Amino acid sequence: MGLRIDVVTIFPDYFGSPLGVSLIGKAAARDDIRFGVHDLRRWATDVHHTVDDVPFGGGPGMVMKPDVWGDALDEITGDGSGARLIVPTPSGMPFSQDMAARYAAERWLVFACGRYEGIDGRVVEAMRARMPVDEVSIGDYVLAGGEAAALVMIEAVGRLLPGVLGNASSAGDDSFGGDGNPEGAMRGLLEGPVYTRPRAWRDHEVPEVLLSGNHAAIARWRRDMALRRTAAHRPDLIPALRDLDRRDRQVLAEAGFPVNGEDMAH
Ligand code: JD8
Repeated sequence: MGLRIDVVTIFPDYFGSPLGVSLIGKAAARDDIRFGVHDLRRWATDVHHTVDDVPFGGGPGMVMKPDVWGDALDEITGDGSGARLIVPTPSGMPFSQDMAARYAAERWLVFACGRYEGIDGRVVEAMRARMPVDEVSIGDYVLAGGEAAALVMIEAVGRLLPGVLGNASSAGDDSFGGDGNPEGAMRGLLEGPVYTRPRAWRDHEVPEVLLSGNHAAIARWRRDMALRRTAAHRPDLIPALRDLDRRDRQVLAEAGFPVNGEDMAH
């Protein structure tokens, strides 16, 4: 029985095609993932289907009403058994590959997508009495609502489910780990550049080593490129690197990151 994913939102059409195409769409068609998309306004009882109101304590914008959210989540999650509620918010825990892997092992995920200034804080408190609730952020920038964040998390989780990736590529070699395999060669490193035919394009050649058939040299080149790209784009990841061999340290030193000896391979 595949992973169940419910999404609650005032913009159900936001999820129409994204959940119907590509790997996630195929997984849904095979029932590897079972989606439910719910329009929050269904639980707004007034004639205008109002889901927001003015913020207590004043301030800009509007806040989403607890009673509407409470009724919606109560009906969708029942006694909550087996469900994990995920509330996207810019003030949440940072989403990560490890978190994606943990969510891929769950049976039932429910995403509460807020809008306006956010959802009344009592909803999370109330739901925590019945199920685990995670407030999660996908990054340090401000979106207008939780829908895009839910889609990002659904894709990151969906591709880790058995049979979803097929032989396209194995999640085992994901950059940011999260595959539970501490030995992943590229663990903690960004991926280097990739190339395909034609060999020459607009006077740009494919790096010769990739055409050599020398797998050891190719693996070494790819690791060098991953180290350089990580040093350039994510210097914050460098201190966490472990088991660096002499060549790794030389490449990092050239990239401005002289790492000392005790990181030598044992
Ligand atoms: C949920 C409402 C908009 C946020 C006033 C702009 C996640 N990484 C992320 N950035 N932004 C969000 C996010 C934004 C949301 C909601 C997630 C619900 N908004 C609000 C507070 C400031 N407006 C997010 N995950």
